[in-house]
Amino acid sequence: MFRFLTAGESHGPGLTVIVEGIPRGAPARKAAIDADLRRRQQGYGRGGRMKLETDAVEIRGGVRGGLATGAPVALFIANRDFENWREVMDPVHPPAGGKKIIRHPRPGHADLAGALKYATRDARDVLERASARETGARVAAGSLAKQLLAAAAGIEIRSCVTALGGVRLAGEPDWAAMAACDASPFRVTEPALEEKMKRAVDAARVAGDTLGGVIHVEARGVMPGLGSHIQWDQKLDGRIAQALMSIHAVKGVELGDGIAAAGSPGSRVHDEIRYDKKNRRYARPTNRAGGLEGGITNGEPLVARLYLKPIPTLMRPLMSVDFETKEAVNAQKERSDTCVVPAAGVIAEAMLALALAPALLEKFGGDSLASLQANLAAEAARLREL
Ligand code: EPS
Repeated sequence: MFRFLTAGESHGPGLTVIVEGIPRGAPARKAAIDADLRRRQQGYGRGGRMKLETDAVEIRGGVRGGLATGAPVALFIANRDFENWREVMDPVHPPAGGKKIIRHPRPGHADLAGALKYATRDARDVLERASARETGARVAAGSLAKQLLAAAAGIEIRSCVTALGGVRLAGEPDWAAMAACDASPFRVTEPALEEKMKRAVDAARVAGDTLGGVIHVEARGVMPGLGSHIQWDQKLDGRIAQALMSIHAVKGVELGDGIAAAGSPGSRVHDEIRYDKKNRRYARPTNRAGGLEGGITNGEPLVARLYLKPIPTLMRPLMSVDFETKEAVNAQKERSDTCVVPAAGVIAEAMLALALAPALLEKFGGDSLASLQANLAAEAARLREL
């Protein structure tokens, strides 16, 4: 079974992730993980923390010579900032009294809901784990999933930003341009948008405000038949939506043309079916379904959009309440980002890979990469006869 778990706090010693179920012989290259970690740290609108951290993975188990052994893979990413937080975050020694207590919960953050859940008047423990720092661990795990999907099945995942602070791409992003969008500080496929987005982020920063946006994430090379219609929790559309929705600040997930489809007649929503005799495969002239029908992949590109709210730490804060006095106060403000939308695409790629990898292994099994590849080849031959 393919699964992963993360641990670690934003200002603690670091992030840990264990990924289980990677077939023996699958590539697990440190350079590829580090490249994705670096991609997550880029983007216009980040705060001071990203200048401090230079994320790199330490592989602590389950990999030999760049290949998975079949055992759980253990990864660690150190927090450089921990040295500045040792007094408060040391796992062994009790914190210096009264330091870095969070008494003024931020609207939109997990602060208040988490403090109520854990019956505490200090939201520090809550925000340390709720922080999007944790997505570093997901990106590391996701890189392993991406390496597996590519090596076993030629599946490739790309992402880009299609809207930021109200500045929008007209139409759909181009797949080839998505491969190059890391060169853009906003991860857009259309350079003409950059200046407008920069103005929006700069204005928000000056105003002590934050901005959200929209991410497009897409997987190509996905074979038909992943997921299942037979039970609610096996539907791959639901599993992908949960994986993407779990990313910090994501408030909406759309598969294919989901939102527009609700306002259009069926004749303009569903994708007609054709047969491509040359390649002996069923083909669709349109892909409004986003590659999923009945909770099963249909062989078309898998397309999702993520809608991100502006992050909740505002330098010009909204009103809140002091946990102790119950008086009205400004919400907590601290070093943070103005906009994290460009980084969110890299995280979306990771989470899509982490949703697809288990679905691939459920259908095709394989303790080793070679047996997984053999199963995939046999299925491809069967599909050509259908
Ligand atoms: C975050 C606040 C900022 C971000 C952080 C997420 O951290 P700090 O409070 O230390 O300045 O930089 O994101 C990361 C550390 C990261 O690696 O993405 C928050 O409150 O969620």
